[in-house]
Amino acid sequence: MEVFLADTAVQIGIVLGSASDWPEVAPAVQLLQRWQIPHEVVVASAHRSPARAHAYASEAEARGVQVIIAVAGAAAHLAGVLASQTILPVIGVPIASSPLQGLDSLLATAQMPAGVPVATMALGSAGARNAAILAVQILARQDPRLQQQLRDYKQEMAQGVARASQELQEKIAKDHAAHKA
Ligand code: RP5
Repeated sequence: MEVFLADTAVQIGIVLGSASDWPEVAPAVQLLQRWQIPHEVVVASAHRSPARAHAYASEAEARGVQVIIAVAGAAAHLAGVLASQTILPVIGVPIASSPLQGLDSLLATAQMPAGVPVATMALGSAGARNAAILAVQILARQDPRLQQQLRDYKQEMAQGVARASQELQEKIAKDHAAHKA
């Protein structure tokens, strides 16, 4: 069954279990846009549209996708189901969208049987951002441009921490001076 159009430009395929997962993923996609990494976002549910989920995973490699990110909440079988249909690396992002607040999706994504790995990230938007970064780290092994972008990103983060520390110290000093006056 051919469901997805051939597009060799896409390197990272992001599959959401539901469109309702999108807000958690949007910041990660912004990162990919900023780094100009060809990617796509599709919705395919392991339970509600199993044929579509199977088709995505089994067609992805031939379409040029190199890493799949699977995002799902509740009884989150999506990452595992996709991983069962492809030899591409699959990164799972559990979402806290059910009354169990993510414990269900975290365990369902992480606890794969031996032989079918899913690289499971943290819950929610932090996990989605880390999934994007990990996917780029995988691509970067063959791409010096991406290696440089990842180095710059780490440096930016470190500079952000140093700036925050400076600002906090200034605030504490100001509060202290106001308290003494
Ligand atoms: C999961 O169920 C989805 O990944 C989503 O996190 C959750 C709720 O989906 P909707 O009922 O909002 O479509 O399959």
